[in-house]
Amino acid sequence: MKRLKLELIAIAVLGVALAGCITHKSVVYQNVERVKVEFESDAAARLFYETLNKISGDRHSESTTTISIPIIFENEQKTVPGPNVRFNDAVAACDSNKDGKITELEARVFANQH
Ligand SMILES: [Ca+2]
Repeated sequence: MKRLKLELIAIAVLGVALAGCITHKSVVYQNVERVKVEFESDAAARLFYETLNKISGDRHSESTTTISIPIIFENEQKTVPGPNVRFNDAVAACDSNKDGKITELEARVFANQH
């Protein structure tokens, strides 16, 4: 009787092990429309974009959501901000008086902050 019980447990464990785990992984790119912005001059635009490129590599704002039922099911979703999100954040940070126009001074202050 005890041997039969052990065999049943072994079969159950083997069955679960062979069935494996259902895993689903996905990456969602969060993107939005770019805000409209003007530049006072080419120098202001160049400085802004140089700073934007510099800080784009530094940003680590990915988020990961994992839902799992051990052994049976695992779902992992990673959310990555798209380039327009980074652009809009940079415009918001750079355009200090919020008039929709980035001056050379604003671009220089923004560049010095990063
Ligand atoms: Ca401005």
